[in-house]
Amino acid sequence: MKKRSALKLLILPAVVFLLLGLASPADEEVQTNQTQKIANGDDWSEAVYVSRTGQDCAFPKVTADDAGYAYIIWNQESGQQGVYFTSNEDDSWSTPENITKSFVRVKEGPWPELTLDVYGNVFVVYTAVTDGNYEVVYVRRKGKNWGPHENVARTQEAGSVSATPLVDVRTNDYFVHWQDDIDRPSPEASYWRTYVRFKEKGEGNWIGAGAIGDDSGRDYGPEAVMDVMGKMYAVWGNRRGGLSSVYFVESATPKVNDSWKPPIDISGLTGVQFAEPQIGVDLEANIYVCWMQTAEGNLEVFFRKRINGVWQEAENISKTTGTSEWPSIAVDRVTGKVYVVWHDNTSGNWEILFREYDGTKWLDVQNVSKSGSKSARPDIYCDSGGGIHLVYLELEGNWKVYYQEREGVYDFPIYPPLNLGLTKTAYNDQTGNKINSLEWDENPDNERHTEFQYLIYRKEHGQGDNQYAMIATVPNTTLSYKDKGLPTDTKYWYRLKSYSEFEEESEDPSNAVTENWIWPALDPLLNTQFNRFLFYQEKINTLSWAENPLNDAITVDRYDIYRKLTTQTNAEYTLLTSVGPDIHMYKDRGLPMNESYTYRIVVVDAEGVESAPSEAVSEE
Ligand SMILES: [Ca+2]
Ligand SMILES: [Ca+2]
Ligand SMILES: [Ca+2]
Repeated sequence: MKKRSALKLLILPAVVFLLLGLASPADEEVQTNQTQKIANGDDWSEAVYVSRTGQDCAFPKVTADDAGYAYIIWNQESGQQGVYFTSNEDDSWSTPENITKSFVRVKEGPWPELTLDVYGNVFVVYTAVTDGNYEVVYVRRKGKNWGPHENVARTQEAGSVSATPLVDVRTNDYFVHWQDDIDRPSPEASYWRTYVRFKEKGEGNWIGAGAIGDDSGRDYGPEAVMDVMGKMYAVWGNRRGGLSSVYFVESATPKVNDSWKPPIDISGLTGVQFAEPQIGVDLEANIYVCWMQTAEGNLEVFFRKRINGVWQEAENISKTTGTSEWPSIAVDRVTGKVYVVWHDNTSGNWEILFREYDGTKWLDVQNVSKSGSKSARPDIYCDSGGGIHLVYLELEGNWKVYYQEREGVYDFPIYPPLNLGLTKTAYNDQTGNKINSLEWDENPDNERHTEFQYLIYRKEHGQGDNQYAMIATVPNTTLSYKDKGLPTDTKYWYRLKSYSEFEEESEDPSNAVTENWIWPALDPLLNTQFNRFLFYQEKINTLSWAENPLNDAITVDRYDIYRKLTTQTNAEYTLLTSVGPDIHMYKDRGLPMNESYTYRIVVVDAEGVESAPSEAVSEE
């Protein structure tokens, strides 16, 4: 039996119940005939030993990001004690880090909890002796750096425990909800209420300290959730009669003191001292709660939901003959599926049992741990991809933290590639066709997609954008494409989209590119001849060229012939003359013998658009 210290807060339920549950399994409990079939959970990953320090661990908690990566914390209760953290965000489990402040009284805490903020920062709260009393301590990992520890509760001479971190996804405001006895009428009184503090946009001081109204002062083990509209919902075990009932409260404006609706009892007496309720919420603000309750003398997991504002009947969802303890609940916010886990000794060996509500009915109970050792204290989380993350303890010499998952579907938006260019149009003499070469760059926003495709779309010049048709796909490892066998009498436009492994096209296309409109004349040649007369000599330069087959698609109006003295710069070319589209030769006559000339040709279409100049040709 673990020792209690003098601090009054050590009557805390969590430790006591864990010890009772595991140290003395209630085998003498009455067997009931309402047993549930227990199936093997075969769709779960293998269990991974994530604590890896060889030390004794307790209270594992898990959350996950939108990509399905898990973030886990737990208490380490031997060796270097404290709250430890690991994640597989980089595809392998990071070395467990002690993230606790210098002094933490392990085994009388620290009961860590974690969540992620809007930016994926890890937001942790735990309990530690601070300024001589138990306080709620906050620490955050921004990027990959852990920041300073802050005292959230600041209730001197009063116990502050069982904290839950919450984030308003609209504003990134942080909230902490915890249990405190600051308002006890005398130092000896056992008087606990729950309180809320917040930090605007996740920065600055912790402000507000509204007590959530329950004048009984018998509130234990609070848990809370926040919906996407920033409404907050909380539950706790109210021990008004010694045994607890599950109380539920809500506020649409949890920053405002006295904004809480009166608590309601949603369980009636549970028959247990600490019902340890857990709560979840979906996108439509439906509420899901589970807790521990006795039924016919057997400890069971009960569940109740509020759909469209109406509380449904409470249900016994474990219905096992053995002891069913410490439920944890996760809600798929999108689908409203509900997942509950607990530890259970029905098989004679403590196992982690799991049950899924698929939206209409509860499926068979599954044994997820399936281990010969004692399995205990599960915590479960459902991410936005529907992936389910489970942590729990296995007693293998000492208590170790294990992780299992049921993978979700992670559907990230995919973006088009960048900087599409039509880098070359080539003419194939053999076939009389042309080849357009495209190149593009990766979009760094697609880094989470390990495998996808580029879709290449093409239309003819003059067609509307709705006439782009897909002509090819290439894997994401390819950043170029040659469009071959094209007729020379048509100009084409191209643009690309990306196509994800989830079979979704990028919403936007890349930039569009088209072929060079008009191509220079080819193969210019210059032939110089001399006519010798009696009194003078005449020099004749005969310039010839070939038409460019790539200009098949356009109407050539004329060839403009430019000339300069070979010694002049390119800027000094002047238009010598123009010839019609069917003429590919020009004789420049009567030239002085003592000068040397250079020529080039520009193709001009019917609209007056000019090609680049041809290669220059000079007299030998
Ligand atoms: Ca305190
Ligand atoms: Ca049971
Ligand atoms: Ca087991």
